[in-house]
Amino acid sequence: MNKVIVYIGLGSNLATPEAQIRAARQAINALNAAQETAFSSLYRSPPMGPQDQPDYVNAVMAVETDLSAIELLRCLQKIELDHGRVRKNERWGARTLDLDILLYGQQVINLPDLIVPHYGLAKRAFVLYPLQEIAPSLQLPGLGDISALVQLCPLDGLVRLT
Ligand code: 5RW
Ligand code: CA
Ligand code: CA
Repeated sequence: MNKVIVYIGLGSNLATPEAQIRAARQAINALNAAQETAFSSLYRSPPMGPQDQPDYVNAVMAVETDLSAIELLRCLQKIELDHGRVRKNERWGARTLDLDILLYGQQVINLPDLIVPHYGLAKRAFVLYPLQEIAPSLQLPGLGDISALVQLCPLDGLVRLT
């Protein structure tokens, strides 16, 4: 067993987003090869990208796994589809569930289907703030430490939900 800690970003802006995030958390925990080690608060924020869509709810979770990054990606993509994700033509449009591998241990991955650290991670409040909540001393490969990134990142309307 080659265990690695992975950070997964969860997002939804359709079909009761809070319920989508909770269901995704359960589905990830139901994977035999993955155990949750931390889960952030839920956060609400206005959409980045096209503005004519509902606000998002986001969270970040840490998982210990012995799946490879690609194996985990395939599992997360199946969960997205199981939870009603539909591919639309509009880029960055609304979605019931979006699961992103943000970090895979300290590895840098550049595969056709998978870029880690995740694209835009260093600039998105809805990823950085929940990530800092569960991993306040985290180092991001090639990007420095989480607290420095958060200090440079405006909230952009991000609100932590109670
Ligand atoms: C596109 C993310 C451009 C950041 C995308 C960009 C979101 C979101 C998307 C999410 C919020 C991908 N996913 N907005 N927009 N939360 N608030 O999870 F700069 S689409
Ligand atoms: Ca499990
Ligand atoms: Ca995604």
